[in-house]
Amino acid sequence: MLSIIIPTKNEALNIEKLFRRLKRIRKIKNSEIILVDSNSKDGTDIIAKKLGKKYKLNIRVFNTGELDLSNSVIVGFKKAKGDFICVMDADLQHPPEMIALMLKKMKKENKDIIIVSRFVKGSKVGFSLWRKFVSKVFIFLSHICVPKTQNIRDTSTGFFIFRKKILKKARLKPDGFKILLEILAKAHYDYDKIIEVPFSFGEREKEKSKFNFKQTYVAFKHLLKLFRHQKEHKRFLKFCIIGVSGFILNEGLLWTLTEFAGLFYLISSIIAIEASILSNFILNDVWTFRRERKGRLLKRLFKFNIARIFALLVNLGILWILTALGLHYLVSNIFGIAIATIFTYLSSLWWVWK
Ligand SMILES: Nc1nc2c(ncn2[C@@H]2O[C@H](COP(=O)(O)OP(=O)(O)O)[C@@H](O)[C@H]2O)c(=O)[nH]1
Ligand SMILES: [Mg+2]
Repeated sequence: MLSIIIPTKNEALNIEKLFRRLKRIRKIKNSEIILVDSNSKDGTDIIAKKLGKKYKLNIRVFNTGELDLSNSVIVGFKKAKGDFICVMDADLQHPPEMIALMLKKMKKENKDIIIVSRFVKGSKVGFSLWRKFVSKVFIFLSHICVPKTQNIRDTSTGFFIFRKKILKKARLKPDGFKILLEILAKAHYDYDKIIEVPFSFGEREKEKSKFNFKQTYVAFKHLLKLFRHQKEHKRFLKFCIIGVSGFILNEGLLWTLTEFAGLFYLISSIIAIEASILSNFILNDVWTFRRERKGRLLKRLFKFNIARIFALLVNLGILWILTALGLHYLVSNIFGIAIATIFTYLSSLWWVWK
């Protein structure tokens, strides 16, 4: 059975058209609709019940009180009888006709999650530049906070389908709108069994989007919560500690080689830099990214070296630009180091230990 979960808040004007389109999907033999409404003021839940009868849909309507979108959807998960669950919006931005195709694909290709993605080849999005920007920043940050999502182009779409069994033992505690990322972070699925499919993300026909500034704030707070939940803050801390150890080694070697081995200080520096890169690499390999070690060690070392050299250029560039803008060069250097550290961290996460 397929359970289609639709969260609603003040969508009275959209329900009839949505139901008519859902009714037309005949290919799904065994399905139910669960509408989870948060205290709509326009009677969405009452209208949905009435229209459900009119169109003879297998539908249950729940009022989730003051719960937000994602927590209402979780109420839906608990009520769902299906082995497959589809989540979609009520405002017709998500074409219901895709559900049957996705279900078929899911069974045929034995997938765990199918994401209806706004940002893969073939997708068309009809929303404002601002919304696109917010979504892109959110997705970029989700790849840092939940690194296992780094190959997923759209971690924040509201349209997806999955096998209910992946939620077994998952303790979902989302805030706001981004229920998909919460599932991607906490559910037990096979990573190779996720695919993204393109679609045409239509414009809202009636009513207004409820994704406002407050929801944007909540979404980013949710990201931070996941960052901690996934223990990524600890990973970053480890990376920084190793960075400091590399700095101490670099200074120590530069001093020793120049003062005691009699080398020219620039030659000492080249040796010191490479030694600190090597030491940083080994420590990160056995500590920070020990679970991500894959493939040949030398290949990782080579990549890490390249990343470090680029980071050095980033550091120098920022030092140069900020100093030219009038900042004291020592202060500029702090910014240079900070940004170069983030650069190395991200290239480590997304490239060296991918
Ligand atoms: N249950 C519930 N549904 C909500 C809430 N906020 C929005 N929705 C529904 O979630 C879906 C997506 O919301 P929408 O305003 O279209 O957001 P957008 O598509 O991200 O601009 C729509 O079906 C809304 O009615 C809420 O607080 N509770
Ligand atoms: Mg919408």
